[in-house]
Amino acid sequence: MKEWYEKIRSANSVEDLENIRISIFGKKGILAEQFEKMKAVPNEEKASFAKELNTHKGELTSLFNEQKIIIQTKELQEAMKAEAIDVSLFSTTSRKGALHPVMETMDRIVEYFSSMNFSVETGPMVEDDFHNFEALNLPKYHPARDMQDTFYFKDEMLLRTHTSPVQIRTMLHTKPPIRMIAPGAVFRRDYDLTHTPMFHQVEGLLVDETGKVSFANLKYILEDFLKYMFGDVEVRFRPSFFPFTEPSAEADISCIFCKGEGCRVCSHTGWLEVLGCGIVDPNVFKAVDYEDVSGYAFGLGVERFAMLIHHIGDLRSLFEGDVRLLEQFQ
Ligand code: 2NL
Repeated sequence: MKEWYEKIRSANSVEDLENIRISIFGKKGILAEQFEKMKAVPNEEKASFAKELNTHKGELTSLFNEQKIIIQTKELQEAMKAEAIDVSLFSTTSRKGALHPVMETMDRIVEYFSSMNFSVETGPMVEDDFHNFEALNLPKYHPARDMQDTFYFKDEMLLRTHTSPVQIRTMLHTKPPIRMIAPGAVFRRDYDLTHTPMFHQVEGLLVDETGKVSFANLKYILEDFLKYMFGDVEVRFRPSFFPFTEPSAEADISCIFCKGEGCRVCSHTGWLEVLGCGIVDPNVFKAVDYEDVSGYAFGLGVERFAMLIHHIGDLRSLFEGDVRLLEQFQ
């Protein structure tokens, strides 16, 4: 019997132990064998023989259970050690993000105007009626103020619908001359294939003494800027309308996809509309108490620039937060 205690103690694996269990407790195991022998034991010794055998059976069972736990614990610890993850190790499959194409485009725009001595100004996204509308020659009951287009809070506060309030704030606390751009997020109640409720604009403003600022100055800098952004393109200006500029224009570039031949992106016109601009309306200067000045202004949507530059077909893919978009811009 002694050797079976020893066998259990020296078992090294669950498998080992299982084989030992069968040879001790199994149908043809040694205990069964011993109980079989009992038949041959004389009657007066049967009781003590059975008692001894049952003691062994009990002790072997407890020893077996103990040993099983010891082995299982050991095997679990070994498995955990083998599967342990060293979080300090470098991975060969790390997924890299990248600067978002909208931010990269915005950086490039800012870089151009910084190089032309424009300062970069910012302001609050939650604005009031005066800075977002009134001062921009958008009087009460102007259709652009419609609840349908603007996110309103109580007390006439709202999410800015363009970055122009930054120019208004800058003019209110700075004396002319001014050369500035205002990059940032803006908000409109719009959501479809080509509109998201939040998008980014860069607006520019230049103010100097009356007679020092011309439409020709505006055309020059915007043409230079558009060639910086899109390479060797044609630029044309079409008359347009904005409440805050007079005269106003929109600038087109020759289609960068078909070189002006006509394709689906440019709706077979050969031209892509890329920004709006104009000479600052006198009513805007009145609202900020500027006298004897003239100026030009422009505004553009950064998402549209990013989509044209990177051939991105669906505006909404820019806002899904899917790292696979960024992986394409490393
Ligand atoms: C567009 C057109 C434009 C402006 C924005 C502006 C600002 C002040 C005074 C005068 Cl404070 N104008 N901003 C002017 C013309 C066009 O944006 O299509 N934006 C996406």
